[in-house]
Amino acid sequence: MAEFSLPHDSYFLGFDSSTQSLKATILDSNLNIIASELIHFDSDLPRYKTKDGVYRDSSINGRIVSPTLMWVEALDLIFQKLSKSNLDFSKIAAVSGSGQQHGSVYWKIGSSKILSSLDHKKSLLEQLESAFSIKESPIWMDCSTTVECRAIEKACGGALELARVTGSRAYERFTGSQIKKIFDHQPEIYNSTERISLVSSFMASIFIGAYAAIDHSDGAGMNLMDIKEKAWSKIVLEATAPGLESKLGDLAPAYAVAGNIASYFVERYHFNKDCLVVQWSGDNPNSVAGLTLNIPGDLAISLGTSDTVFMITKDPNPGLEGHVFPSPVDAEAYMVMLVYKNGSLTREDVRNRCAEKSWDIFNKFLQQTQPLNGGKLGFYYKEHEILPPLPVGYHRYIIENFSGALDLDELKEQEVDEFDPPSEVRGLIEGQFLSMRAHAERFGMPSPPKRIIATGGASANHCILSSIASIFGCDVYTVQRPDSASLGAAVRAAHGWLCNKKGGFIPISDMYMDKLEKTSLSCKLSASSGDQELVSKYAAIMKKRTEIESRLVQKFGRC
Ligand code: ADP
Ligand code: XUL
Repeated sequence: MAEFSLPHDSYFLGFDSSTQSLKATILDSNLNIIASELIHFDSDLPRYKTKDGVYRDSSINGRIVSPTLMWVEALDLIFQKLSKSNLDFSKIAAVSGSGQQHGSVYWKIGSSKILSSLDHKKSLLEQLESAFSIKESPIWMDCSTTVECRAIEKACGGALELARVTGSRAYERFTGSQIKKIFDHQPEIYNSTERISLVSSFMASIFIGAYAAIDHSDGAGMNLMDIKEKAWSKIVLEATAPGLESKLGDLAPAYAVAGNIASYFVERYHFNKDCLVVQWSGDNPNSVAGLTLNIPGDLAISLGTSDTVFMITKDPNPGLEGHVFPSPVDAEAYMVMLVYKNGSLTREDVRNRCAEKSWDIFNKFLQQTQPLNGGKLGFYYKEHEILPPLPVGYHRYIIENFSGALDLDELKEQEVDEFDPPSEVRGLIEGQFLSMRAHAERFGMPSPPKRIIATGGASANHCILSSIASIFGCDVYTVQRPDSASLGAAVRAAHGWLCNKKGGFIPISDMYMDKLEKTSLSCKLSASSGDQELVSKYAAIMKKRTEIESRLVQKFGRC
């Protein structure tokens, strides 16, 4: 297989504008990480008063937003930090990035002019202060659009038909229902908007000094794009808001060049004027690139603010659960994914209540307690959950007369108010990953997977990874650094640079075959020394847990 080489002595810069932070990773032409930087929204930009990077609106049920200008100022700050670290910006051949999926940005009429005439003597914040028709961007954690979701599904022939076309049934956090809500409730704001960007294309727009297209992978997280045609679906656009197509602009493949870097960055930070900006994409699609996920049977688990589980397939079958997005690095492939809103923030909540706010104590409790938790099962929803669709609430059960045997069918469970702290910690971790395994199997993901590749902030925690290995019954690998989204963005910057040089798509595997795998897959955790009996016991308790989950869904319904 041909291997294409990247220009010697050049760098590739990748960002990740995520829920809690903005991260940057810089790779050299051998795809080795040479620098990284991070701006943590809550602590580095306290004037926005966010908690976990977001505002939870107590007056409107389920409304969760982030201040758009905080993301702009984070870009100013990260460049200050990168400048101080003496990074030679002139060596950067291409830049790309990743954005939290689904979040949207509303550019006011006239803002394209502001974008195209940015003055390098001023900060981005100063110049973009009045560029947005909505100051608070709806983000992926929002679940205030149930009414709009049902209306869109109805107008498009039902949830399954919408999933068949767009890759997902209507979800509250997806951008289409968010846009519909704005049009239905604030038509004047909708009408004063000239462009709607995703977080990813919004950041790319700043880098090229013009509105950037939305890429096919992140575009599929809007419930507006036909995933087979890779074009806006007329029927869904009509069901969402009038005149929407011109506000969304074009779609483009993730490996395409969005444009050359804007003169603002050339003059202010001394980028080379030929530096390319490759389309930005969503954080989960970028992780596909960062994790070198291309082997059938491999499953990726991302443990960031959200928990996600995803894999690559050539033959997706979109249904009522989960999502299908075009792969950002393979024009023929798709990624399929399940998403959980109760990821790291819920783990932090249990850590803070039960383990003195310390991951060390949290881990000590995990090590002290036995797998299967003596039959104690927990369901922990600090936020409205996506999968299963359950409202905020914690539910705890003890299986009576539990002996750890495989046959649980006859055994009854009893609901209790609390567990002792160590059991609460194990109940949470086992609960999260038993749920993930059950949904992944139901969704048709491999069981057991050949291997799991873990990423995201919590993948730094080996005690959590070792529970995942036992529950899924396979080896768990991690990447060199837990931020595969910004790493993947830097890899995609290099891939986009090569595709541009060759004048068309080339498989990303031609670029990284032996290079990135080595950079990337650095640690392997075995499934509890091959303890197959434990894996089977987990399968039995998972069945019991799924039964209880179904009853909870019947009783409490969706959020
Ligand atoms: P995002 O990209 O969604 O903003 P990250 O992938 O950066 O999030 O992950 C941040 C989360 O990582 C934090 O909320 C924190 O709870 C979690 N985290 C960091 N270190 C650990 C650890 N040692 N054990 C468990 N979780 C951790
Ligand atoms: C994916 C999703 C989350 C966000 C988090 O559908 O909602 O994983 O991308 O950044």
